[in-house]
Parts: sequence; structure tokens; C-alpha cells
Amino acid sequence: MKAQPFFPVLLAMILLLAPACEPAVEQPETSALVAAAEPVTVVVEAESATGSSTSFETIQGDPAYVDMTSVGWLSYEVTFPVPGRYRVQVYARADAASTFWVEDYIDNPDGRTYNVTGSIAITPNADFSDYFVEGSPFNTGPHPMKFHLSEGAAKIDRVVFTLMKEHQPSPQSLTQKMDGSEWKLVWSDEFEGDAVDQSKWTYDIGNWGWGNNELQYYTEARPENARIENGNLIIEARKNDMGQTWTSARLTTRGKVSFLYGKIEFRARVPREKGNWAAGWTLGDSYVDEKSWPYCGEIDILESVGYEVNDETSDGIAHATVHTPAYYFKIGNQISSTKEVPNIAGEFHTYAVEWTPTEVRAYVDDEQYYLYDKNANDLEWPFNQPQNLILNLAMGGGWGGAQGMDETVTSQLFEIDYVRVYALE
Ligand SMILES: [Ca+2]
Ligand SMILES: [Ca+2]
Repeated sequence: MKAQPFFPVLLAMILLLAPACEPAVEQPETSALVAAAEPVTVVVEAESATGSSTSFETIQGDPAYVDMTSVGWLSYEVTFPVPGRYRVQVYARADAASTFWVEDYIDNPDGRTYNVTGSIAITPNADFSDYFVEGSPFNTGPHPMKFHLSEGAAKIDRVVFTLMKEHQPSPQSLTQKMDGSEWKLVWSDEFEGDAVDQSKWTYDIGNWGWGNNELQYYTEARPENARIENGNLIIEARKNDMGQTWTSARLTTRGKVSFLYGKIEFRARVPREKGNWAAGWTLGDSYVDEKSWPYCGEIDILESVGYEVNDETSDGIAHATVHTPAYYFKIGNQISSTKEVPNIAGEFHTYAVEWTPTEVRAYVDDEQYYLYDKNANDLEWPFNQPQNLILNLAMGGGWGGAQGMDETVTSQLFEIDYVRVYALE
């Protein structure tokens, strides 16, 4: 299997080197093979702005650039050919520390601000250089956008979006019966192998802040950040690693399998130090980029933040929440419950939801502490569509970093013994 990627390259070379070779060389196939080697990029020249907060001067030359002498924004209509996660590079020059970020879908009807890059620091530099983040999600099609300078002053040449990983919808969806009397296992990962099972999980990658100004760079299939040890999945956040402030991992079943209804349970031990934010949750399979949320729905089975873990006892707090278009975090009315969990960071506990066609109930160690039953319409109840499982360990950000970081900590572990999905039959 490993040699397979070389085959189209070799074939393309043969086709290019031997054009006289008569039989069965069809032109469209040749073009497709050659095109596949080209990276998907979208280049937006700053000087092509359709609008701006104030009239910044465009300087012609090599390169041509917009001289943003103060904070403000430039607007654009950007079209993406392929949905997926992109590297976002701003080519710029600044005399003093400046901050740049990209706002997507400025025409959204919800009054939302979609920051899809977090803060990109432009450091003082005599020459134009590129500053970038990775993993920003963009759906295909037109995106009305703003490029913001929120601090300092900078000369902006262009912004380049490069596809890193194409979006993959889930090819398989499991719908669980919820009208019987016995729980029947339909899907699980016991994490018993010697590596993460890539037939069940894929990775969300990058460091764009994940909508919450989080610090970590999520890596792809890197054992330092996601591995199997003694029957557990270990997600490790590592400080000052790989040139990043923090690295970590976020595993998702998206692109493999999604789920509709059922009991979803996992057994885990969360990390304890200030600054971490561990989560086991679901996100709608219809999520492609930030405009999809919260219409796709989200069920947070467990969230735990390190600053709530008691240093002496290791006791902590489990949070369960759902996010729907009617009730969600960005408008501050999401519906949550909390439960104190003894020794949450020292021992394994089970965290579960029972998701029926009309209710979401959450449990810690089989004890219910949460109920969401608002289902009058699609805005309250987007949960008649399949969801993907996600396991991740974030560092910092709006919640995890709300009380700062423990600067002495260099590693945090989120350990998961299993994930199981059941039907009631
Ligand atoms: Ca330019
Ligand atoms: Ca296990």
C-alpha cells in the first residue's frame, strides 16, 4: 500500500515522456493526474480589496501592497474550490508588533463574528515575510471576508490559503434504535491495539485557535500526542514542542462513521493542572466550517478544565452541555449541568449520554445529572441528524486558560480506556 502514491506520479511521467505511445492514452486522465500534484491554493492580493474601514493607501511596486497605517479592515469576496482545512499565510511587513486576523462570512444573518485564524502575530521585519496559522476550516464556494489589523500598523501584500486536508464526510452512519429494554453494543474502540485505529479515527489538525483562542497545535497521527498504551488511548499535550507553544491531538470519527441516537459512553481520566481543557463530545456530521455551527448541533458529553481540579484531593467538575441554534455558547444561553466528581484526575470514571429522538441525558458513573429536552423545532433540536465523536485535549483558550496557565507544567495526559456506542433494543 505504501508504494501506491508513487504510481500516479510514475504514470504521469511516463505519459509525459512518451507522448508518441499510441494506445489508450486518454487526454482527460493525463490532465487529472498532472493536476492532482498541484497544491490547491487561493491567493488574495491585499490591493484587490472591495472595501475598507478607512481609505488605506495602495503602494504599487514589487510587491504591490496596502499600507495599513492604523488598525482597521479590508474586505474581499474569496472563493474556495475545495472544502477542507487550510494554511492561512499573510505576507506582510511591520515596524512594530502587529496583530492580524481573518473574519469569515461577514454577511452572516446571525450577527456572529467568525474569527477563523485566531490572532496572527506580525513581528517587526525589514522585509516582507509570511506569518501563518494552520487548519482553518473553509467550505467550498464564495466567502465574504475581512482581513483585520487589530493592533499596530503593517504593510499587507497578500493572503494565501493552501489546502492541507480535504474535508471528508462520513461514508457510514449508524442509526441506533432507542425503544427497547436492553442496551446492545453497536460500535466501540477499546484501545487495545498498539496504535490508534485509523479505520475508526482521523485527526483534526492545526493551530487556528479553534474558535476559542486555544494555544495548542493539533498534530496528525503523531505518537507523541496520540498513542495506545496499556489498553488506553493517551492524548498528550506537550509544551514547547515541534516549534509550537503546545502540541496535542484531536481525534474524530468524521470521515469514517457517524452516529444517530444511542448511548455513547467513554471511560477516562482527565489531566489535573491549570490551563488544560479535556473533552469528549459530538459534532454534527454536517459541520464543514464555522458557518455550519451551531446548526449542525453539538453534544458535550464531558468537559473538564484543569483549574477546577483541587490540588489536594484531585476532585473536579464534569460539565455536560448541548449547543443548538436556539441555545449556544456564542450567545451565552447554552444549557449546561455540572457535577462534582471525586478524584476526577486520579481515577477513571465513566461519562455518558443517552441521546433519544427527543432528549439528551448525561451521566457520570451511571448517575444522571443533565437533561436537555427542548425539541419544539429544528432550532432547539438539531439532533435528528448524525453526529461524529471527538476526543481532544486543548490548552489555554477562553475556558481552559480563563485562570491562566500553570507555567511549570510541560505535559498533560488525557487517558481514555474505551468509547462505546449502544442501541436500546
Ligand atoms: Ca500584493
Ligand atoms: Ca481499553
